[in-house]
Amino acid sequence: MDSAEIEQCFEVALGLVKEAGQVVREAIKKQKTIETKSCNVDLVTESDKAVEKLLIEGLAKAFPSHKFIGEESTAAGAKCVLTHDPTWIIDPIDGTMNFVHSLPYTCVSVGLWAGKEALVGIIFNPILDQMFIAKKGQGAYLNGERIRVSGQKDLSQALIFAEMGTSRDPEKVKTVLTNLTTLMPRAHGVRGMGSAALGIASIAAGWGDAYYHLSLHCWDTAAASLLVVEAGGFVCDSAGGPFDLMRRRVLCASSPELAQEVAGLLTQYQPTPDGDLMG
Ligand code: LIP
Repeated sequence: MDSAEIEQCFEVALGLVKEAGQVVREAIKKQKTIETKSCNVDLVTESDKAVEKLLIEGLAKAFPSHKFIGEESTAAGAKCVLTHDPTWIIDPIDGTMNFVHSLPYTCVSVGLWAGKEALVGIIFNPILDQMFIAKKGQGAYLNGERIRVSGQKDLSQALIFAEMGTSRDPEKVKTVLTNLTTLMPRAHGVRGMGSAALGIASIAAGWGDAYYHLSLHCWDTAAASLLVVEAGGFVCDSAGGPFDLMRRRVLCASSPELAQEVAGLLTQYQPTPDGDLMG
């Protein structure tokens, strides 16, 4: 895709994400209709479904040849396969558990990938009015202001964001707890905020120094990983190798040095990759 096409994609997506944000902003104040998915803490609400529909219908109308991967479409049985074709990867409400509890740390996340690389990333927390955007090679921005990672290299001075994830697979839970026990005495602090996209965006904004997750999905990282790269940060697999969007493991850091140190300390866990799991 050339830069004019990318710009057009960005503008259309930005308008739709703002509309989606309005839906989330209204819905968070109201009673939610909640269903469970893979387990009793993996939640979906009518708003997740409505926002995904709004985004996919709007984008498909503007870009009929493009492909889609959406969290709720995948849960409903759609294929979750990343090809080289332009593909919109959507988490309509990231931090659904927070949204259900009206905790204002939740967002809409939309990434555009083509040729298996990220071209556009938009993450919007409509409750706190935080719009994070990135376009490949053009930097990362929060509400129009350029953001950059902290540059921190020293783990003892680093604020680390970690997530539990939704699966309660005993091996995964044990790995999560082992990693917290390993990192807490070595880092400045460890936080788990409940929205992978916003957690990673926080590393891009320099509000924390590293984020890792060993069982998320492509829609959690499709936009956020671009933000970190465009903010001058480092994105890799949780073991330190190349980042693979579909492999469900990520480590984002303010510097390669910090990423390698954290990667070396983490006990690893490999969930079933996205494409193999669904579709
Ligand atoms: C969730 C994330 C959460 C992460 C979970 C899950 P959802 O996404 O935001 O932070 O730990 O693995 O991916 O289900 O709220 O869109």
